[in-house]
Amino acid sequence: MRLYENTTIAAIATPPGYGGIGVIRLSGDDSLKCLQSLLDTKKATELVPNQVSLQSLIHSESGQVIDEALITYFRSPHSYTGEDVVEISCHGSPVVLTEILRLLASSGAELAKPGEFTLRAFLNQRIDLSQAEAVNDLIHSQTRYQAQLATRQLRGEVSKQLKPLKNALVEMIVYFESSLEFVEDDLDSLNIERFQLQIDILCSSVQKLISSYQLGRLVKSGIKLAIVGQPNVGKSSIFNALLGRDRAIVSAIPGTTRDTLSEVLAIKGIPVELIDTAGIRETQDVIENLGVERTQSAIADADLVIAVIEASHNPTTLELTFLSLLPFDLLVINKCDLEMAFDEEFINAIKQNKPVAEVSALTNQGIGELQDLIHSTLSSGSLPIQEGGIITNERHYQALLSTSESLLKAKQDLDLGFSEEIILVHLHEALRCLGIITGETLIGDIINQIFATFCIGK
Ligand SMILES: Nc1nc2c(ncn2[C@@H]2O[C@H](COP(=O)(O)OP(=O)(O)O)[C@@H](O)[C@H]2O)c(=O)[nH]1
Ligand SMILES: [Mg+2]
Repeated sequence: MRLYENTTIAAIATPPGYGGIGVIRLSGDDSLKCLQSLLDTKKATELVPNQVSLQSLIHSESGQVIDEALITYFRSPHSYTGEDVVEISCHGSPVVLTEILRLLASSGAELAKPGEFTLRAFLNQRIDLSQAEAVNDLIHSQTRYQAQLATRQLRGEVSKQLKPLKNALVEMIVYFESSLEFVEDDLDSLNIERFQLQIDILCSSVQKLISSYQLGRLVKSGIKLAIVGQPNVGKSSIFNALLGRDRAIVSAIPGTTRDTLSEVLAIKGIPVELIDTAGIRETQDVIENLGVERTQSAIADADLVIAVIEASHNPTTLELTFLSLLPFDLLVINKCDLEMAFDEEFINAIKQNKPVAEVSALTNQGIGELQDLIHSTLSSGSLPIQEGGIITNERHYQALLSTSESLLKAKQDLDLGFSEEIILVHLHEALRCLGIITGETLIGDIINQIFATFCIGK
């Protein structure tokens, strides 16, 4: 199946709206020819590759100057897509940009589909599939951490980590294939042991990457965190303290927060949608009651629930019942600047074996520790990102699971004394699964699906 025709494509590469600069990108054999239709006296073929030149863009129909633009020409194969590429940086006016695009289209360029430039880069082997996906991740990253991970993947980190695994697999496959061809005897026990060991080493490397997805998934997609508790325990104050600014209204009047309020922040690189809720209590107030209902659905929706109690007053029976019914993940004892009104035994009884943080939202005491606790509860002790490769992509994760499965089967069948042919089936399958990640083994439909999530012009 052909994934693209040999056409020249064009698109506005900058976001819609007004801006200082707007960029139009062309890629394909006829890029210079299409550009020529906008130039007056300058010959497009005389443009020096990788150099910027200032040119007037002329309306081919009216002969009027549309804009002054900086033109950069990248000659194939030394370009983003591997084809001839022209980038036109003009003023960021939607009118100017659409007019230029229209004129380019009328001189033969086709309008690019989402992600088509990067798709071409992949098909022309400028980048592998995991790098192409990283381009999209980088563009859509919301936290610095996400951007950092995407940049590392874009620089080929995932591919680099898979390379020794693939080499080891290929080495084994070559051995088994050649033993099929040339050796009459079965595998001797010494060799079986050697291969079992090699497969074990491979399995543990694959497993390491698989486990990194627990944190990688969170960093990629973020989580919802709801702060819940009785009125006046300091939920809104904790919300503000975590956020680092006064977003929610804080007051001594119970029932102040009527509606759920949410803000996005990054806690150690994980994007967290923080939700402040109305305190849960029986009330006659219709609006407050609606707030309480919303709190209940926020709890149901949240990936992590923080229950807040206050240190300064004795818990009522109602509060105890409330806590025993609440499905929380972390207990926060707030107002620790005041005197503690209950003892450890009481806390042990209510904390349901969940981690506890003692904070004062008023003085900020313990807020850093609370962030650490949120992070460690979420990542269940996964390694920090700096300490090794991390998988953030569900597709890569699934492919690694299948790789691991095939490796285990190979090992099992080796143990059971099966023939080389059978072992080879599993080893080939493991190699094929690893190839899915970098795109060496993948069918066209899936590739199209991946690039359809890109923006136009990338
Ligand atoms: N002393 C002290 N007062 C606090 C602390 N956190 C909140 N408060 C006070 O407790 C009252 C209720 O706070 P608020 O955040 O509105 O509670 P919410 O109803 O649970 O959202 C306000 O008067 C806050 O100033 C704290 O850590 N120490
Ligand atoms: Mg509140």
